[in-house]
Amino acid sequence: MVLKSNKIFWVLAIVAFGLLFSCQTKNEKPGRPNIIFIMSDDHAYQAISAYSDKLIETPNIDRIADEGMLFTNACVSNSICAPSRATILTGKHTHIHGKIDNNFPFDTTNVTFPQLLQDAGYQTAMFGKLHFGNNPKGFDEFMILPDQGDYYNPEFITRKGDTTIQGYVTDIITDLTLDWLGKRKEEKPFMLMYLHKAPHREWLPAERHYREFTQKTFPEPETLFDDYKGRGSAAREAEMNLLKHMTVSADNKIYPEVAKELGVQEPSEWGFNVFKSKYARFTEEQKAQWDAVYGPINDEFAQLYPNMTDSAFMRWKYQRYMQDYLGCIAAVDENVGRLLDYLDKNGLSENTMVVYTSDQGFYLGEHGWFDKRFIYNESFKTPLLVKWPEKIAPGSVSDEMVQNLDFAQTFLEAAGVQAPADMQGESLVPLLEGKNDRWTRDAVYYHYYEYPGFHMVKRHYGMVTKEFKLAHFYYDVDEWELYDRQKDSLELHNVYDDPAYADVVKTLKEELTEIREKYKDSDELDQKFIDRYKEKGLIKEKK
Ligand code: SGN
Ligand code: CA
Repeated sequence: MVLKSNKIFWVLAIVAFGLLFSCQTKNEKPGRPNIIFIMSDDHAYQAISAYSDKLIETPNIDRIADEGMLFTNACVSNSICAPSRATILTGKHTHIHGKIDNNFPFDTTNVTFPQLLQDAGYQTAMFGKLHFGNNPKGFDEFMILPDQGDYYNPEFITRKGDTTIQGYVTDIITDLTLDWLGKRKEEKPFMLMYLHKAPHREWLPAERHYREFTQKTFPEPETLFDDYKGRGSAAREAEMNLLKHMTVSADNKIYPEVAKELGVQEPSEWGFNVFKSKYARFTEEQKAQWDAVYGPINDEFAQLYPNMTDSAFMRWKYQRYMQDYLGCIAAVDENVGRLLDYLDKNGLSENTMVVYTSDQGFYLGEHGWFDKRFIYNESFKTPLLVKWPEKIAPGSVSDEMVQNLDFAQTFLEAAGVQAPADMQGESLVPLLEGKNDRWTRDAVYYHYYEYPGFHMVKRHYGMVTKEFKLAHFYYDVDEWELYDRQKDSLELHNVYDDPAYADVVKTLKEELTEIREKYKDSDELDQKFIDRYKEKGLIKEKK
């Protein structure tokens, strides 16, 4: 009898141990991967050392490519903030989800991938910049910046109301993210959107970085003094030139009283107001730290300015721009390192897909510009680095033409969730797994709308292949541009009217018509979005 109950005890014990062990393994390695989507705002690929180390070292962001895959030809479908974010969430082009620009709110009846993942049992959270005019759907938890947000002592919108947190925004967004990771339920997979405000204009670095970066000098791009010859009127008329349109106050951090005293011609009063409102957010301690570094820069500028030629002023502005822009990136890189370390220390790295990207690219003085919007390379392309140790061979590189349009289907496939049939991207999972033969796309579609508006970049749509870029600028012009991407990597020569390219133009125009049909874009929709501007008074009717 004793022997029998002993036996039963051991059998039960072994079964219980077995069950416990299998649950344990399940917890440590759930079948479905976690997904972390890291996106910064306006982070140019030129400022990531995995792409180029001319400007800055970003060892932590680079780690994602070292341990995973670097995409050298990733691009967006509309190079501006909120439309890009809406495309990422919906897997649709901007003319389909309707968020064509930063002006109109996002239509929340759109289905987004976080909603689908949440329905499929994922824990979901979003921290940082969304920029939608409304709150995100499909998230268990979120803390987002209102509109563009602030670098110093930022406010956050939360489910429980608004709150202000003292400190530097990039550090704070990371603190919130790590805090949530620590509190999440370990038995469920998660999808986390970790969205930096930096390095968006007006580029306010953390004190530890402005001290360092204001001491540095950076190499100038080849096309800093571009005269836009050989391009169309859109390039000539855009208002994003460092010399003419960058403000010496808000952007270059010259105190308004110093600029006024020197008689510097600002594009408008706007720069002064922005500077004043940002400075007013600082605590007394932050003001003192700022003044200790930027005060001497102002003194030096006051000495130099009266004798500066236009080209010297352009050069000075470029250096000031780079010092602050890259200083902001230094904090992003450090904080990405904090997150990656957390994953390593907590045994999460193996089964987590980590994506690093930006909502679009950015001009760092190329063509004399800052900002984005154009189909030209620096704003059309965007950084993309992905690590997922279970699937991606370390140190992989892909030059396929992938787009922000592809994220939703990628994440859904990774999670084993069926993507809705009307999503317009392609899952990147085959590329991540090295199955390149399953990738068929050889051209991408692009359409920019926000005109008239900030920076005055004209409306245009186009098609891009690895070899060519064809764009049609419309609304107040009817101009075509063609660039030979292999012979003219700087995009200085529009060859649309060159007889040598007549056949290419003919073929590409046909293909452009096809791709517009494929993605359900049309002249009627172009007109509908122009009419929307007219109705809202954003376009003044010509008398
Ligand atoms: C702000 C910027 C612009 C920028 C837009 C859109 N000016 O208006 O330079 O193009 O945002 O940027 S700022 O000095 O006030 O920041 S986006 O990333 O949100 O699309
Ligand atoms: Ca942006």
